[in-house]
Amino acid sequence: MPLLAVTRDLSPAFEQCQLTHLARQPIDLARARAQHAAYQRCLASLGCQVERLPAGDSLPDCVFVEDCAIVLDEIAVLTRPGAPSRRLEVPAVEAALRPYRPAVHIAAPATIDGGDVLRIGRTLYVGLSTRTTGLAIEQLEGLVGPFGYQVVAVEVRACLHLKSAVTEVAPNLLLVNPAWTGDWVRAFDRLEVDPDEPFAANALRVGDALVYPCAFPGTRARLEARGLDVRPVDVSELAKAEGAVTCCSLVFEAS
Ligand code: CIR
Repeated sequence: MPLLAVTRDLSPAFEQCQLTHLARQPIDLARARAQHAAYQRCLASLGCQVERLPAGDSLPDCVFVEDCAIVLDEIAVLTRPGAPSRRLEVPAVEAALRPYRPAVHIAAPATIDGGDVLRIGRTLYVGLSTRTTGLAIEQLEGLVGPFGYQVVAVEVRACLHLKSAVTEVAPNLLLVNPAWTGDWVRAFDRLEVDPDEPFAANALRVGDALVYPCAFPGTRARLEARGLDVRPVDVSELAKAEGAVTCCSLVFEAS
């Protein structure tokens, strides 16, 4: 079955992105665009058909499509992002997903960012971050429960999203920053980030490969020592906007 990667071009307003844990620094837009294009090429080299949605001129964070939807095998849950400036990003992502999945929605006043949702098998771990509310988690349970998914709310410490702190890098193997995750991760086989690389827990798994920032050589060495196939990408300009590799695409089987 073909893998589709939905991506969205960088907004000319990218420098006005939301920032929560990072200080604002100048962003080289041309360089950010080149890095994003290389990221898209990396996805294509892994067999994805890459769809590029046009940027929203007044949507600074629109490149981070992951936050707008939770794509499951059966449905796409369109989110209501926690940052009000990001809510207008959702309709274009919804239009891109509609040919592939029935669309359902998280309703106001609940808020949730896709970056807080980590799917492991039939369980969705959802981070209670500054962007995601308990009400949204309850709504999500109601939407996905009928398809046999369990939803588990977990804490998020000192970082933007759950997937800043933990991602799945192979079946049931988690890459974690233990300072930012709760005890629930102990139920899994785990690989810890290099202590000098706190932002290194976000890896994007495509098939058996990992799209992974080249900024974290220490953690990369740990991944490779476990036999994982790491495909480094330079996303340094996107990182200045508090983005990482999972947030720039929605990858799913285009059934
Ligand atoms: C934001 O604060 O919403 C954006 N500047 C960064 C979003 C990154 N998204 C993600 O990690 N899923």
